[in-house]
Amino acid sequence: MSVQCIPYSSPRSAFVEAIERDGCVIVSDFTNDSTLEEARKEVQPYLDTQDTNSTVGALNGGTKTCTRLVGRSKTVREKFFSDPVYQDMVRHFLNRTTTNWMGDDAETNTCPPLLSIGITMDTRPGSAAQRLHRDDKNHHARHVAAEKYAPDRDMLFGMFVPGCDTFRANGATRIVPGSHLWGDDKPDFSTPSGGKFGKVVDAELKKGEAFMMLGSLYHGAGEYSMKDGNRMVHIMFCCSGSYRQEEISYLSYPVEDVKQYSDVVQERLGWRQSEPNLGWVDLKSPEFLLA
Ligand SMILES: O=C(O)CCC(=O)C(=O)O
Ligand SMILES: [Fe+2]
Repeated sequence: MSVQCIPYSSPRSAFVEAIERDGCVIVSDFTNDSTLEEARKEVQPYLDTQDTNSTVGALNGGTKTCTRLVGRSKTVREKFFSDPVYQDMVRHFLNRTTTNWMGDDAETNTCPPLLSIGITMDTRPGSAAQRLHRDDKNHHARHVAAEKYAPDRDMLFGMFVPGCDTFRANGATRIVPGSHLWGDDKPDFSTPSGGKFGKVVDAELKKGEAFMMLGSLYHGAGEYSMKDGNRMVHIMFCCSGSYRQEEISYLSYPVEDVKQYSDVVQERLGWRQSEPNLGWVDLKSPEFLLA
């Protein structure tokens, strides 16, 4: 199975069909060199403050990051994250519409998606391959094996916008097309002719393309095997908006007050990261802000 590359101007249905079939799609003509250069300039100061040894979160060492990306890069925010094709896919796969009974009245409402993470990952020499994983593991999403895609199956939808061509030697993301339809048993990436990783393909991208995928797709950064250079990727994921608290505790309870609360209350208000990698600030459990 391979991944389809679809021109930006194609009808939305072409993207939906590709994503439902493969779990992902490459969008060609998504952006251009000058826009990528603007984005690079905006994140570079943040990357420059970092060492490359971090192993927090999903990091394997050899990777610099710019967290809080949607706030820090106007270009990522307005050109990539706000892109109409990306946002239409986000709405298509993550909107939750339900009809509920209020006494005798049927009320139908749609809950729009939310940004879950925006981060630039700048991978450099010394970065090992990530283990193949599903990003929705962070949300403890569960999956029933299926032949065909069904609405509301996913709660996470992401886009990767590389700042350079990506290929095997600079750690192009390894993906397993079709794995979004797998269940939660131990994954089998093998094929009779291709060996243990026969179902895994490199999502090699040209500068200017974008890669979109469902949160249930098995994938992982490849090994950065070159001696120099870097692979910059702007990554953004939205989750279904129903994955949030009813009362926004972070805006309702001032940090100075939360510092006085007991551990259990701090945890219920969301001030402790859960594993794996859910609810952090700058890749660290937010308790450091309460110190
Ligand atoms: O850098 C990449 O290509 C993928 C990164 C990734 O999958 C992750 O950090 O969860
Ligand atoms: Fe991932």
